[in-house]
Amino acid sequence: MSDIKVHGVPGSPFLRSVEIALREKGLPYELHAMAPQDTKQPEHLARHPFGRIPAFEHDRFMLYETQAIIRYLDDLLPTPPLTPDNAEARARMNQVIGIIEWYFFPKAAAPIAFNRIIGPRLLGIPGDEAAIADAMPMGRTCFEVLDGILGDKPYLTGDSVSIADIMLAAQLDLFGECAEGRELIEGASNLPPWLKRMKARPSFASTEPPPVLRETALAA
Ligand SMILES: N[C@@H](CCC(=O)N[C@@H](CS)C(=O)NCC(=O)O)C(=O)O
Repeated sequence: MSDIKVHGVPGSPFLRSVEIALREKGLPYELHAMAPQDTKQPEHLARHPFGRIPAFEHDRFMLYETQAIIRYLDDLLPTPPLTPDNAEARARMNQVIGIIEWYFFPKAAAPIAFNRIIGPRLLGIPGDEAAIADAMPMGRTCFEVLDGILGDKPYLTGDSVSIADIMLAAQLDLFGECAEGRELIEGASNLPPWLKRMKARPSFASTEPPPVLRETALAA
């Protein structure tokens, strides 16, 4: 498989999702690590007009949006599959991806992580406690529904890892280290052992975020 490049800021859960998928597939790739301030530079806007990460290249084919990239990889190299082979499980996978993209990341994880970890601990900007408090009900709803969807299955859609597991585990890893993340995870029954299983996978262990981010999240 020729020339795959991924652009992104190390520590981003969306970038990590793509890297995990590439490693699950055994596909070699080049990581082009960017600094956070580079996402709005013309060079990156040419790859991703919304100025977000990750951005992906396979030879001359360029793509952004994490789920689109992982689905492309799954089509390119169908083994091992990251999409379940029955309609109900596929629908459940798509539902989890939607929950991550529409509710969990923008309305819970991003405001909490920014105001608890990134702003006050990395950028010197005081955290907005009201924004954290406002985001917690959405965090609780997300954890409740995701814990219910997982149930007692090994993975979110059944017996094997799907795109939903990869994207959710990448979101929960660092987030689960700060005070609010710990509270949400500890309140769930099924997600903690599942996250432990996901973290033990070589694809996950080999895409650890920069240590300073974990240390910062743990202290927050
Ligand atoms: N829908 C996008 C979301 C990507 C996203 O929000 N990435 C964040 C990092 S986790 C980002 O680019 N933040 C940088 C910025 O907003 O400047 C995807 O699935 O790839």
